[in-house]
Amino acid sequence: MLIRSNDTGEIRGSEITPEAVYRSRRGFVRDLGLAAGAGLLAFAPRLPANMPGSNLPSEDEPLTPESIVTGYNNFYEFGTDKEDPARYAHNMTIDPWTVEVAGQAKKTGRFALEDLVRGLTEEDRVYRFRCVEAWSMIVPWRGIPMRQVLEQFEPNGNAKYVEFTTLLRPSEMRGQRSLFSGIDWPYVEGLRMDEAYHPLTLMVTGVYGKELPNQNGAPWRLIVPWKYGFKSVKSIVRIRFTRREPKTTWNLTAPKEYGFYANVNPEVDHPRWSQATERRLPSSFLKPNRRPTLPFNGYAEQVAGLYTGMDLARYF
Ligand SMILES: Nc1nc2c(c(=O)[nH]1)N[C@H]1C(S)=C(S)[C@@H](COP(=O)(O)O)O[C@H]1N2
Ligand SMILES: [Mo]
Repeated sequence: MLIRSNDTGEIRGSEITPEAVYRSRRGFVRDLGLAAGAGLLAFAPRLPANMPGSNLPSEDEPLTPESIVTGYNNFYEFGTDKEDPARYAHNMTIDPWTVEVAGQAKKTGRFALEDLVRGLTEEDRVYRFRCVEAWSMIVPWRGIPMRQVLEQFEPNGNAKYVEFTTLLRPSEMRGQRSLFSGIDWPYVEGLRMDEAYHPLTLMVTGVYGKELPNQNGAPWRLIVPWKYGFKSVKSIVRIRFTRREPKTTWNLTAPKEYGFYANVNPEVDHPRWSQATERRLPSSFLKPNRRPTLPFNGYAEQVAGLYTGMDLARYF
């Protein structure tokens, strides 16, 4: 399916960016797709510094090449190797795409994705993205602020959390047929409502100026840039508003290693490795491109307030 961006230049939820800047940024990302294709991505892009909390690349943090963003993936539904998603995700049918909305909200039921994005405005955002496996990327996403998506359903006062579920379709997802994944499918994730409503939280529909490739979670996936990558659940078919903290796949699979919050934190190590540094891709043996990991992945100024008074070593 095609999610066309609303080209009126209207910006909702993030009136911080002037229209002209927004328009030129869209042009920039479109051009960037072409430049990357032509192998011209040697420059460090400079984007307006007033983009809503996007923490922009500098000379020090150029965009990660598109070939890595779309070729080195975690999407266990298609296998556990980083190359498996790019190899096998084309088998997933993404049109038509239905989303079930359930739980503590006024408007629930089954919706065609087109109906859920109609009238909403996509935005281009460049975000740091960090996997719990200690590699990281700088990625130009396109998406709709999550808050705009969720508010349509009119969640009620009991909605304290929101749960997201990935497609369950073993006939098209070879990893779901594997007996060795150790995962109880479908993949589920969740956020507190205030996290879901934070302006940095995106329902992503595109990357590098193009529609989202299947291996990155087409037709839409979550991106929460201050959390480890596993929170950013792909190919979402169900949204459920809940009173209680939802179960999440990696916490169920290895509770000592993966918590509900999963905020990027250089001071809380994974039980089997340090989280103090990260390998920025592209990285190689000769050029490891290792750098210190930043609290909340560099977004502390925008999001630390969500966790005031919480012991982040306990709520990891
Ligand atoms: N459904 C689903 N979503 C998922 C995963 C997965 O295996 N299945 N892996 C997560 C992990 S661990 C990471 S790091 C990111 C990777 O996103 P990317 O491949 O677009 O970089 O997707 C997350 N979302
Ligand atoms: Mo990850």
